[in-house]
Amino acid sequence: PQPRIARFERLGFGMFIHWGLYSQLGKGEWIQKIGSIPQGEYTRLMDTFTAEHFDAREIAGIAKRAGMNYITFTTRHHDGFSLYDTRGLNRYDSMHSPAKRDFVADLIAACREEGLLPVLYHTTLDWYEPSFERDFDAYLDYLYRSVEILCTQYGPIGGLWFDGNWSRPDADWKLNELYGMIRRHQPEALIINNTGLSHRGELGHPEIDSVTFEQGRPKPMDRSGMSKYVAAEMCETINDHWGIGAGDFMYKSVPHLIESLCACRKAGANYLLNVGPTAEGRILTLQQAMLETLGQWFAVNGKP
Ligand code: FUL
Repeated sequence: PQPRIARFERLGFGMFIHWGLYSQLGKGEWIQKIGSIPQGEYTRLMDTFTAEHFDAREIAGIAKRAGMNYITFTTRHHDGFSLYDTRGLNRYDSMHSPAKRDFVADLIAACREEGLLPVLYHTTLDWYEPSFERDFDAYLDYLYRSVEILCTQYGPIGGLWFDGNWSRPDADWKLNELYGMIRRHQPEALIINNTGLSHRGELGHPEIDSVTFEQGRPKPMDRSGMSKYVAAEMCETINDHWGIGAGDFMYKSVPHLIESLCACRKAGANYLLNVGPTAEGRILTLQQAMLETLGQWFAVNGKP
């Protein structure tokens, strides 16, 4: 494999973070769709997004102590709200919320301090931008410019993690152009796409460095469809929600998480473990404790 893929594979274990406007509702990141919340009502969540306790250094410290080597952060999820300064592309970003902060900048800086690699999750499916439905070419232009900001304003980044191409499996997403632009600005960045194994045929792309992903329990043994030259990553969430679910106590056990990591490593894949911070930006105490325990277990037994 190429050096950057080999480098990715060595990272082994990462923290996935789902956090955004939806965190205020405590019903996961799909609540706008699932709850059929009208656009006008949902976008008002921006006015109450203060995120007072989002402390990127604290989060990076938690990841580090858990034995993680990278953080994959939802810079923009399907609701279309950006946690970075979109520099006028639209006003639906964290700079225009009462928080008035560029959380991507903070997170990247904190990762650098801790020696973690920042990977930027970015949706390709968008419920906010009208062009997504009405003028797909215009939408692709908006997406391209959005990603270009991430590639040019924050110094070297670990990678981009796209999610949503599955929403239009037959569309021409012009991935060559998008990926080409990323390569030009960030030659070392990984291009990851949550295509799901089922979409690999259509969306599989020679420049994708890492493709695979399965929701729920990782099934590293089901990798028959994968090319051995493609780095793989599997993600799992710590309880039953990606974005915070209030009252979700369906936690995986710590031994389960250790087993997941072992299973992924055995299959040559990375393990990306998700946490969903509160609207204020805090990782819940219980989740922190679990991560802490993982770190202690690795300190004694070694990390797979
Ligand atoms: C899926 C998304 O639709 C979910 O909201 C979540 O981000 C998960 C990790 O990937 O494709």
